[in-house]
Amino acid sequence: MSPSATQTLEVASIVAGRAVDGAAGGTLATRNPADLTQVVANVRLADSAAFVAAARAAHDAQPAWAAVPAPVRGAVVQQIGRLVEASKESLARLITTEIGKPYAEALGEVQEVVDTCNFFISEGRRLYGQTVPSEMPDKQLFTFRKPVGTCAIVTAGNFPAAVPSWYIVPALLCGNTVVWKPAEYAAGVSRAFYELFARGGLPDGTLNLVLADGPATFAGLEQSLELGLVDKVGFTGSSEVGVQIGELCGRNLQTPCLELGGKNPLVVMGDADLELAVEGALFSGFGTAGQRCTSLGVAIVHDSVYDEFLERFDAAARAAVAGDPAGDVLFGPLMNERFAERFEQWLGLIQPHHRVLGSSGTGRITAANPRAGFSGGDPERGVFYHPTIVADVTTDDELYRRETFGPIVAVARFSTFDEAIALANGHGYGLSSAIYTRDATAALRFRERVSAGMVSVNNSTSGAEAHLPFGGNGKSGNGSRQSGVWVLDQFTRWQSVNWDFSGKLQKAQMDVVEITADEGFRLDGWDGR
Ligand code: UN1
Repeated sequence: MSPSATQTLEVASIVAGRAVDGAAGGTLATRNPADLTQVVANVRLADSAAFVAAARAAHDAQPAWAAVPAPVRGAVVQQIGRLVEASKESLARLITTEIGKPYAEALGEVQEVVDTCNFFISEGRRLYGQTVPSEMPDKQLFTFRKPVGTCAIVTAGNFPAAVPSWYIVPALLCGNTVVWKPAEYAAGVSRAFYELFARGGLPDGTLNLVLADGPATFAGLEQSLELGLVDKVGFTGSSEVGVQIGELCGRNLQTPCLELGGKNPLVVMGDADLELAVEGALFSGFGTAGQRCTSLGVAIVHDSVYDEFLERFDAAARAAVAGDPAGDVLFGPLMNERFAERFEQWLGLIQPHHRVLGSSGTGRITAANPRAGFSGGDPERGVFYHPTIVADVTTDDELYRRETFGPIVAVARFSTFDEAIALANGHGYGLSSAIYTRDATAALRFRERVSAGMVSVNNSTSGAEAHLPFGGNGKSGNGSRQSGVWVLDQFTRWQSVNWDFSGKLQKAQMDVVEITADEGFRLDGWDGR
């Protein structure tokens, strides 16, 4: 079957297992960004009241879900993973059609959901606590992981399946219930994802889907927090919105899990394997049309190889196949028309002292502004942009300081290692980073000094595996980490228990037995007996 879905979906929010009536938040049609004439999903949007209703449904369902033994919750996660795996191609096709992600990458994204389920299946049999010795006899200490409660998860559309799974799978496994607000422009994928999860056996109300715009979501979240219906917020998106969500959570004494933007640096040392470095820069700069939070932001290249790197990077970007994401392309369109306007703003940051490379033009690919080798029909049917390499960027440039979501890569030069580190950290983001070098000392020094939460050595900034901690520092997040065992600290709270079976009140710090030492003893003058 062709890797593009054709049937138009009719979708709405789902609260407590039922579709929300009407369209209190208006309607929306998601369109194939490679062919804007194709409507992928007709969406009935909900309002803030529906968000609150979803939070209430999740809140009401939580005690019963938490009472399901964790290994049984793990078995439900297993069933979900198997269903996702069995629909891998269909879900990937829908991702390709709704947000324009190349089909091979979309398959990888669905695999990331399956991997996440696979990881957490057996966590249901662990969720380990500890036994801890007491300072007193006949008393034992323990720790238990308790679910946090109701989780509100708000996700972006660039990874419309994988990133939600990073939150939703461990949240559910730990005994939480969820209100999920995905990106509206990926509503069809989100609704399909919900269906696979629901069919996996989740009781009604355990996972609720709210399709709503930003203002309705924010108002609904604010009310739900104030009503005590939400205990944890997870958000993947821009640093600007992350700040607002952080403020809202702070007012309610909550610590959200924030995964925000990046300006991910890729350092090319003088001794680097340049072919490998260019391959990495090409994939992380222009794969997914540069719309990953881990996408390459700024390549930082040593003086001695600067010109050669640029020449090779330019040639590779020019030769890369852009076009119909259902075909074999490096990248397709931007996800949605709404990103086009913002991308044009980033292009507006290019200054006269910059050199622009990477394609036969800049800006939107049209008949009048063609991309040599464009694959797959008329580019004007979709939201296609030329890949853009901007060379000779410095720390004074706006282009250096801002995250630029889309197919644009800045390139800066350095001569000393200190300069490379200053460039890698100076913008204040700290999500992903990479260094290409054959020198182990340089790699280790980079790891130590780069501020990013994730470091690649001789690998691109993108493509984190689903079971290593994922998250950033500085403007890229609030220090929370997703994935693997590390995310358990987001979705559980530690409960400490002490159990005294001495039959009397033993007071900590006061009733502790003391064993004395011969404090005056010194080795000096000691004869061994
Ligand atoms: C994101 O863009 O929000 O490491 C996540 C990667 C992917 C996930 C990106 N596994 O590029």
